[in-house]
Amino acid sequence: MNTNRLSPGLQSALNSQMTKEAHASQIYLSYASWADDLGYAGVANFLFRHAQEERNHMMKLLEYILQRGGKVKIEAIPAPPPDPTNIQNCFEKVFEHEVDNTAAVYKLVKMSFDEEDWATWNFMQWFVKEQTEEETLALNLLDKIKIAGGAKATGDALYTLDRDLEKQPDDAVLAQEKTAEKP
Ligand code: OFO
Repeated sequence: MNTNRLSPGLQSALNSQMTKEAHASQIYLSYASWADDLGYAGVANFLFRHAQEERNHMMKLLEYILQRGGKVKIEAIPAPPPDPTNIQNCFEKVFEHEVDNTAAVYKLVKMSFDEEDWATWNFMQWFVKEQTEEETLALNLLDKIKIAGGAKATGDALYTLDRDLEKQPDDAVLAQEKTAEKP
């Protein structure tokens, strides 16, 4: 009797996404270490927290595959890309990474839709919302560095930005959560 409720294609795609989230966690860990080494403790703290979020995403996928009677395959995690060249470049790389992950999430949504696997389609909606949040968070970072002077930001501006990020929440507020009272 087959108790695996995932098709072979979806099982393999969900496993790949799980590794992709683990890779994302490694990327944030490496950028956080880079930032800390340069003395940007606030940026580092923000990125370290985010590395943990990505690991949680990995676990969420792992648990889902198991719940559906599927087979989890733990694979090698690719090395993170080279260190950023400056804080602006770091935030650009974060944004590009999030957009790339969104594309992978959308592929899974499409696959589950095409297969009429509504359980997986429904499960993936959480990731769609999460990616919108993470892209927003990354765009906010880019806005902040732009205001601080972009690649030419001075020591003072970078210091303030760094202090600011220490307190930055892990999640961005999405448009659908805004109200007239709380714009
Ligand atoms: Fe897992 O959300 Fe970012 O990459």
